Amino acid sequence: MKIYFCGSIRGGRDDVHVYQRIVHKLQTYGSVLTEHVANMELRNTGEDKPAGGDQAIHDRDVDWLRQSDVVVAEVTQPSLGVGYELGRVVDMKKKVLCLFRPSSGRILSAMIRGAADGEHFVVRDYNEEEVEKVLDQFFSSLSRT
Ligand code: 6IA
Repeated sequence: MKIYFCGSIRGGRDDVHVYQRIVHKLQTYGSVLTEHVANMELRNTGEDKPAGGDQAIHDRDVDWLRQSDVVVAEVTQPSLGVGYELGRVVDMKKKVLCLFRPSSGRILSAMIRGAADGEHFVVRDYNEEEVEKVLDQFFSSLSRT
């Protein structure tokens, strides 16, 4: 199974330790196309300039989104890129799990919470300690469909 993981990069790296925990668990279900999102070395300052620049990042990521079987997004830290990826993927009709931590004190965007349809697009509130259990529940529900 190919899994696309979304998490904030230029939106802020405060939750990178949570992304690491999620990616580590996701790797037990399949291959994670975007494991760099959980890379502690990747900062939001723009000092890492990949060949091809932002256009290459965008085009490669949209291509990976198309290839993926399932998308998991950590949406607590607001990120334009994550919101964009989720908008694109809704049109691709893939299964999406959005994970949000209410303990952050933030209120999730209505455009994410409101996109939940109980079928393709799932939004799940969770605490960091239970993240592995929440992922297990989601992936076992996938294998039943
Ligand atoms: O707007 P954001 O940067 O927070 O968007 C984050 C989302 O966009 C992630 O889920 C990634 O899939 C994607 N994304 C954004 N930037 C990159 C990137 N390099 N490499 C891969 N995927 C990305 C940016 C490096 C930068 C720090 C110079």
